[in-house]
Amino acid sequence: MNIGRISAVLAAVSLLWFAHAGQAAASDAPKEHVVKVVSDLDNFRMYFSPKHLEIRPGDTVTWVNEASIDHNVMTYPDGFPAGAEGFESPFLSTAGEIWSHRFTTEGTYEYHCLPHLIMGMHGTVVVGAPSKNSDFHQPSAKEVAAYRDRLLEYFDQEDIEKFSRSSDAGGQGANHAADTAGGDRSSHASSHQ
Ligand SMILES: [Cu+2]
Repeated sequence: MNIGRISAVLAAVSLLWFAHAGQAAASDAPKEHVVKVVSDLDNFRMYFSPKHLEIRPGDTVTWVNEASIDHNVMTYPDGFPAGAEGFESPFLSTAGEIWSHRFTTEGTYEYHCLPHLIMGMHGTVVVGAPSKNSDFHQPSAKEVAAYRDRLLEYFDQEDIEKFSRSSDAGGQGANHAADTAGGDRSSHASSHQ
């Protein structure tokens, strides 16, 4: 081995060492995480991937729509920690369209895509320590009513009743079913089937 090669090897070793030291420092820096918004039309599936993310306060999550199909990202009315804010993206309607949210408050965030809620299109982001049951936001009657109105933009009252009956053996959905309809299926409905 000549002197030139030895110094090249030494240079490479010291570069690796610096890269490693740099990584250790960077692990404390805020990170960006990507969630794919997947439309698997062949199998009638719409889903977020990964479905579950564990991040640190200050990190950002970016959702990337993989197809030119409308999806959104929004927390359930009781799906975020008390003291934190829920979130709602605009509709991502083209392939490659993205939406980002930076999480500052610790806890568990449960979100879904509103028009594909019934297909089980939902996900979770845990920021730092997960929330205990008693730590979740308690939605006001006004917030619950606003969410109900949002659902009625995409589904018939009848669809929602069927869904709540089949997903809740306890029959809690039947109580909601007794309420009168507040809205009609909007013009959006056909494009979100
Ligand atoms: Cu969707």
